[in-house]
Amino acid sequence: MAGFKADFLWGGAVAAHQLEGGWQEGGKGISVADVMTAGAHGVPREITDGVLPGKNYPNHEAIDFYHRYKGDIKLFAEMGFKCFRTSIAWTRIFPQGDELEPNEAGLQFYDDLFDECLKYNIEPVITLSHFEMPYHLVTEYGGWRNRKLIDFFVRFANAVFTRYRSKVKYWMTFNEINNQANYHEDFAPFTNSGVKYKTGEDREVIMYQAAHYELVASALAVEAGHKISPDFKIGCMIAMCPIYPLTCAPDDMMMSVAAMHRRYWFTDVHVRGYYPRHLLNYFARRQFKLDITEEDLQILTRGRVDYIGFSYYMSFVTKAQENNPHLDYDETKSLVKNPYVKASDWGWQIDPVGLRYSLNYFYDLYQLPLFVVENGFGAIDQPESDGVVNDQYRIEYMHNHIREMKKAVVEDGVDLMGYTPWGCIDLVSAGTGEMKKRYGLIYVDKDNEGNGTLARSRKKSFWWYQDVIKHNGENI
Ligand code: P53
Repeated sequence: MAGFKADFLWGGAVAAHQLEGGWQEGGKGISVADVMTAGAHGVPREITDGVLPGKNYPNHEAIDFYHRYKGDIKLFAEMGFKCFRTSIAWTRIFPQGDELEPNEAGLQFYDDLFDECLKYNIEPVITLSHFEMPYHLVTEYGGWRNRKLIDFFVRFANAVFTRYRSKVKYWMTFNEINNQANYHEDFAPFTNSGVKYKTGEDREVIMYQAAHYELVASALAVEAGHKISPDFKIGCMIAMCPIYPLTCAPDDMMMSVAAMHRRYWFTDVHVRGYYPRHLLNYFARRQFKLDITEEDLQILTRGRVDYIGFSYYMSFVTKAQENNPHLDYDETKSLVKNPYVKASDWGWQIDPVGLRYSLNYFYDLYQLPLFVVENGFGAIDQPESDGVVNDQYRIEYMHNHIREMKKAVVEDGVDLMGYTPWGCIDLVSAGTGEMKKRYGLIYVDKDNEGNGTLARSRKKSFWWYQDVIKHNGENI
């Protein structure tokens, strides 16, 4: 029985704002991540009006990868990484977002970073926009609610595609573009789209408008990228939390279908190049007036992605509700607990089989290559007396997920490009801004308050993952 491909991309994943720090170095501008304070489980991060004195902004220093990347990449190489997924901080290249010319110091930083990866034959896998757009685009333009953002993004994409043409082959456009399906909370609209809602606004219609402009921008970037280099593989990036029905009652089943429609139509547009019928009907029923032009629709068909990158951490469950004849989905109210699985300390339901299900779901629908670009276990790690973190729970989580992923490849025939566990080195949590929600195979000495030496050390999972890569997953 065949296993993973010989050139399977084993690696790890991070995002610029969650590890680089250096928030004002090399001419970098302020990003949306720079105005978010630290929160905790159940305590949302505060989005402040600019950078305010006396607040704790964990992304400003993060784990100081900006100055320490050489040592960190050396550790990734020691684990045997074939690839390294990170993002380019848009604010290093276009500090305000609306400049005409890129910032050379920012471009140089990523040249150096990619050279360092290539030195070890580590293939960079690059996200263009991972929760870190220029804050100036929020204050001056209202974020992605404004069509002008399309041009700014495409200029940014063109600049980096051209500059790194010979160094980077694998790209993704917008990280977890579908998080904003949860537009009731402030986090996703702000991190995905730089959207801050005013009281009384119809949040939902603004979300659809912003997402539409992003999808057009993504399609234009894909089209431009393919012209710049025919070797480029440009994917989308979807946060995959499949939504199961609580029971086999037909109404529960249909509610899960409707919920999946609301969370995953983004993939349809990225992959097929057009809006699904159910969504157009929904827009009509809700009488949404959206700025979607004929030209936009043409662009969408031209800029279809080459692969589907997705994150997988957990699955969700929904059930039919009373007085909901149209099966409307509200992510803050429509989800219930899964009685069959356990959850992490942050309430994320642990479901390895859901990864196999997700791989089948995507492959059945689209028949495009898939790439698991995030997966991992956020946990509190405690170094033992010898200083080593014995993170058996993380090993178990990853082992179980890789095993299911392997079944999807070997038994179900899914075309899988690679696997990059999230936060391969401890970094700042996106959702909570905490350091203590750790995912790493490498420990970083820093706590929630910002204390610590920032020293790096190998966790038990480091050696375990090194072995998995060495055997191309055959020992799982
Ligand atoms: P944190 C929600 C649901 C699934 C993935 O998340 C999510 C989120 C947002 O919190 O985000 C992705 O750090 C994201 C990363 C993030 C990672 O998952 O909240 O792409 O930036 O760090 C883990 O525990």
